[in-house]
Amino acid sequence: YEQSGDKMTYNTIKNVLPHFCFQGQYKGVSELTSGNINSTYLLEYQDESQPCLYILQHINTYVFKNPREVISNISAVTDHLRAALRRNHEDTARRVLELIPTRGGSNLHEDTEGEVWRAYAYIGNARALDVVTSAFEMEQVGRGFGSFQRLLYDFPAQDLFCPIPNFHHTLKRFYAFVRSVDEDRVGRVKHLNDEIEFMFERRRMMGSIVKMLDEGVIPYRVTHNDTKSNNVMLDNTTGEAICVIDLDTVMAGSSLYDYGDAVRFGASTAAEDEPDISKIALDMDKAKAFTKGFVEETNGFLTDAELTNLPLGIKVLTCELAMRFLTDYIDGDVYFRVNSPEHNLVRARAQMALLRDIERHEKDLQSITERCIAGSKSLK
Ligand code: GN1
Ligand code: MG
Repeated sequence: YEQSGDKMTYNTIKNVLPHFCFQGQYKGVSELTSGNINSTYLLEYQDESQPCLYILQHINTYVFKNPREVISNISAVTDHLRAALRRNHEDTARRVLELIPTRGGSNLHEDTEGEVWRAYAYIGNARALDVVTSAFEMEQVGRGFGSFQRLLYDFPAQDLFCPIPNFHHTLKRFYAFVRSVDEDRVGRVKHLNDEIEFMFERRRMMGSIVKMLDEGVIPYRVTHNDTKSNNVMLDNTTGEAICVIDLDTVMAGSSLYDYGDAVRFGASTAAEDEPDISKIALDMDKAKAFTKGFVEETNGFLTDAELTNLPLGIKVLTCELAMRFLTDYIDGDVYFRVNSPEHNLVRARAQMALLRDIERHEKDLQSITERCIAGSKSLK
């Protein structure tokens, strides 16, 4: 990160800094740009003996209409995680996100323009992976999200606010997509025949997890709902998963969402916005490694119906995100941050290419899952 170099970045945040209980003397800021929704800044402070690092985030209130509810979820969930680790006699340092309060004793600061900010202690000697480069890393990502679900197993899901209604209600997302196509607000629909047909062909598949939840075939659980590999911190020394971050979308959901979204992202051979679709495939070794880590950590509490349907999660979440990117492209880029006018279309096409490869590997994914389930049962 840069030392105080970026004047524009500093100007964006300088009036916010005094409101939080940061320790020491302000030294510098740099923006971290891997998220698609909020803006994230790394702050460096220095007290007499040591540097103190913090994460400052500007919450996107177009996406999160009730930031107070988001922060209240995060505070409840991190308290629960901390207590659960203590009960297991595990160290809590660097293992749970730690909110930094404002001087007024709140977990968020609203500035004079109505913009909302929050801060966390920075987790040192650890990294979050935008790209997963090995099966070992991918297994650790699986352990991170698996143990997150395990530690929240007994958290009452009904106590959480729903930060984004119907976030993974893929069928309602399909209806919203159809509405956007109908409205065609910015005149982009005429070039999208293939993409639209692609979504229509998969509408039944997209509704299948919601249907199982509705019918009680699989249970609601406290889930993370945004399980990209860069939302787990891995320790730099041991390589092990230590802490799950980005808890904005924690709410009641299905374990299939967390499993599926993680494999979709971490086991892809290319970035989410790779324009050359010939580079995009599902890396089966990484899919297997994630499955092993996730299934072993959730050993004993996921039901047989959840376990056997894990591969469906990969398909549904990949198709859902393809459709979300496409919807946002049709709507004129109102939701995701974009760095070019075609960015959302490129992303949608990349997820479609990934889904085609996932569909080709369905049988293999099913047998990988079965082997991991059998393997983890033998560990009991
Ligand atoms: C957004 O902000 P970020 O990058 O963690 C999005 C996820 C998408 C993801 C795709 C609240 O997550 O749902 O899967 O982009 N978060 C929200 O990269 O919509
Ligand atoms: Mg994130």
